[in-house]
Amino acid sequence: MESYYVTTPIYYVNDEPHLGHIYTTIAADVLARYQRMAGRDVFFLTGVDEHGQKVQQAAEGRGIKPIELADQVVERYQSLWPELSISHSDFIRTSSERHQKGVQAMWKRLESAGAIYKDFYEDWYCVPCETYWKETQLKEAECWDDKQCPDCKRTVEKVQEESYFFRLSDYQEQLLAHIHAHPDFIGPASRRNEVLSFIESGLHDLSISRTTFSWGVPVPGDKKHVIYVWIDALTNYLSALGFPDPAVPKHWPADIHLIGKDILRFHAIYWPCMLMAADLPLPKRIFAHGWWTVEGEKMSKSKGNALRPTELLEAYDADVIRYFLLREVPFGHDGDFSFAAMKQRYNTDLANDVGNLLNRSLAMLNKYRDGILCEAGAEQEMDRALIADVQAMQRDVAEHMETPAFHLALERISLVVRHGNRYVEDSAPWALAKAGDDDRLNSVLYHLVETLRLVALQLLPFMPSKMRAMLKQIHGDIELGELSFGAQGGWGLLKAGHQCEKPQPLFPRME
Ligand code: ME8
Repeated sequence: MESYYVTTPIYYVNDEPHLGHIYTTIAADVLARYQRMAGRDVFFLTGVDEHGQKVQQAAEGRGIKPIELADQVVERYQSLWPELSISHSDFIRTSSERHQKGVQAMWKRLESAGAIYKDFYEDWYCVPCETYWKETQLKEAECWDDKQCPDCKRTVEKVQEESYFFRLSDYQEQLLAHIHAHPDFIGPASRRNEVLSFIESGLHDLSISRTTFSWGVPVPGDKKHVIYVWIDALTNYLSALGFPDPAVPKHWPADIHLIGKDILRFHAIYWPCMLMAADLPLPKRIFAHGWWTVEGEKMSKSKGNALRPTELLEAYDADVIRYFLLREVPFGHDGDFSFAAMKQRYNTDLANDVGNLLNRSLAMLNKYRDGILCEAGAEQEMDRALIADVQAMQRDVAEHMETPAFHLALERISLVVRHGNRYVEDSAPWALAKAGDDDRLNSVLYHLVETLRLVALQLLPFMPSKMRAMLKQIHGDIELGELSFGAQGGWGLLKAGHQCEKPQPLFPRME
């Protein structure tokens, strides 16, 4: 079976989960579910990033050990994911033994490749952003006079310490060549260009160890140093698979690393260079999605306005949240979350379009045929057009999931739903019933039910519970079990004599 490996970033444990974290994880889950249904052997990884000065300081602030803080937040993530129907294969913690083993093995591979050296550096450090700034960068950003972080405008600290460095600059040309030779390596295209111009402006060697805090993985053979966050964090994608046993584990290289645009540079520059230095295969694709604001404002810890998943789940079903987040904003673009937009989308796409087609079709089937499908009569032009549209939808969605462009996939499915609703109007089953045109009525009802079934199958990765409920109404007594595009994706699976259930509203209109 062909492997498919999808990852989310590992989230910091110094904050509770919010809208941004669930967004990436839901997107990864939809890919994982889709690829499973497409017959791939899926490994879907998420987890948490526990080390670093920020976490150590946050724990100290609360008078607890870093691991205690991490345990609390891990619990929040682990109880949240099932509530959002996240179907991850594994959850990696960077404090785990398997991860530390992987990170130290990575270090040793880099070291024996001659890619690590020891030196001193003097820099300006922003603790909240975990970012080092050079004097020249502060000057460029007009942050030198006030010693401010160019990103968050908080005060930066001067630091000078002994540190190990990774020879990032040695891999500049090799990385450029790789990006040029693999047009799909970084998506979307705008981000790829951003990365290219960053590399072309010249890469500097990277400081990869610290002596100023202790909450991290020790440098092998030098207990004074801990491995600095990015070497530690990025290696999770391999350590979770068992690296270094074997060095190239099953499922590696990843098919796609899904990330937010905030951590693009780390994934599209540092990580591939590390892998090249360690002589390991590079991930196939890195895709950076955009940034959510909430009701027009940037979410921030200081403002305390981060949208928490619990607040969302109190208002909407998990499936509706999943649908909305992936439908509302083109994947890769920034977007604004608002409850008004969510309600609007719910009513138009889900209640009016999908819900309505399901209800009216099953209601008519029950009214005219006691819920039993009858042999379809001679095919007419409008029937052929509907079937062709359903089949084109399946192909188009498969293409959009490669990008991934979830909004386009959902839009494409919506087109078929609207086509279905138009088909009802145009064929007017009520008139056929009145005229006693049994053959034609049987045909129309059959085409509607098959369309609904195949629409639900395409929507299943996005709305797993709602669509299973929809398929249950259609499949009646047929055991649902595992569903796949291969086994269930063909037109005409349901046979004459099959009994559907009575319609149960899935998406009642919200007033
Ligand atoms: O960066 N809009 O962890 P993190 C969209 N530990 N997505 C958002 C978002 C927003 N407003 N806010 C957060 C880290 N995200 C590191 C990663 S990976 C080897 C190490 C999502 O907890 C988005 O996926 O700050 C972003 O990349 C991630 O959360 C950052 O999570």
